[in-house]
Amino acid sequence: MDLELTPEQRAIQTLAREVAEAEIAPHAGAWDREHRFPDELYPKLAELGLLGVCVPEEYGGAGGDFLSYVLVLEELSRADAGVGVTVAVHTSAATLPILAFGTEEQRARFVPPLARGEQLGAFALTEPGSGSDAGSLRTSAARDGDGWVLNGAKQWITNGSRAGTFVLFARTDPTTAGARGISCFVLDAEHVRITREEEKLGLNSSTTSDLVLEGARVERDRLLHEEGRGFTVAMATLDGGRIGIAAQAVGIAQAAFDVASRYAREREQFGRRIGDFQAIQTKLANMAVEIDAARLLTYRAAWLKQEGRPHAVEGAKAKLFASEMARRQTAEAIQVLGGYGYTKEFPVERYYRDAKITEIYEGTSEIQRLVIARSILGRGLREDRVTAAPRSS
Ligand code: COS
Repeated sequence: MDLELTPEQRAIQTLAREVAEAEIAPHAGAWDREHRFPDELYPKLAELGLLGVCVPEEYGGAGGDFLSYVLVLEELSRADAGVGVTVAVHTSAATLPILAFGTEEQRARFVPPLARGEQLGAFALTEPGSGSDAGSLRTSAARDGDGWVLNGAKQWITNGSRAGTFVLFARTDPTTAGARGISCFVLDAEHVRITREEEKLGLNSSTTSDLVLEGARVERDRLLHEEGRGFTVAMATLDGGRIGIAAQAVGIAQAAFDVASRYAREREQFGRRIGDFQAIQTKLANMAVEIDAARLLTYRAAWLKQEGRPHAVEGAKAKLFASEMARRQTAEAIQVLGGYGYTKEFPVERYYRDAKITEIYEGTSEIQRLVIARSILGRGLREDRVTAAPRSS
């Protein structure tokens, strides 16, 4: 067992930290207030290889491992969680599934522009009526000669209004309800129409769009993986994506800890620094332990993934713990700052708002517990659920 980062991992962590401190952190408050997607930032991240960290060099990436990518997400999210999610969805939800499931022709065609950051990627699974029950999605892909015609609506699509490439899920077999009849497609921006931008509690520097497909026709070369096996693509993609969200949560919590611990050293009450009081010391100690625990769970899951070993359950554990920890500890950071923490004068209220989503997207905490519980109790749990609540067709 070796808990040291490699020199390559350290180098990319330092690079990400430097760019985050110079180019992101100073603007994060304004982007949040103005609800502004920082278009000008992404060419800079692309130039540094940060939009394809764990993509092999032959496909235009930086050739790093998955842990390096997780370290980058942590650093970006520490400065601005909206930037963190933009890069996370672009990389692990859009680029990596094409690499993992694409034919050589698809990899060579779709991955390099994404990995080089010439365009952003998006992942379109969720629909108005299909969230946690992803297998119930209704967007249809009807056979048309050798290709398909897609119709339907997708909701809460991160990067939707900025993306050039969409990994999108649709039902190719209308006679099969549930996960079996779903296929995965690689679409261009021209195939979809953005209908609405979401207003959110946080992550205001990221975009979250609704979109529709209105008779979009695609040829066979747009089908990713086998017809009817799209749900497996979605689940395997989320298995890796959840590790990225765990890293995002760790980054947000670390940022809150940095502010709270600095404040505890400076703020005086009752003639002493508030850090001299045990009540504050306990909070900071708990924060430090929980951040460390979440980080270790996250790095372990990332390591398992890059070793090609099963990581679904470990990723679920990391995301579950890191996201709940981030929500808890960003609230504690506000408490350390008291009234100042509740104002926009300090960034901790933004961290608190941003942390909440990590308990929801890429699978809610309830779904992470379901994934973990199934690993303990087996498929029986699923059959019980199906018997208790039959899915309508
Ligand atoms: N990797 C690969 N394949 C998987 C998988 C995984 N982690 N999990 C399930 N599958 C496969 C199963 O093997 C099964 O295939 P077969 O029918 O060939 O055996 C198929 O997918 C269906 O699996 P299952 O019956 O377990 O699906 P359920 O409908 O019960 O759904 C959950 C399982 C709830 C775990 C899934 O729907 C889920 O993760 N929901 C949350 C969705 C989510 O995270 N949304 C956020 C979107 S991005 S913001």
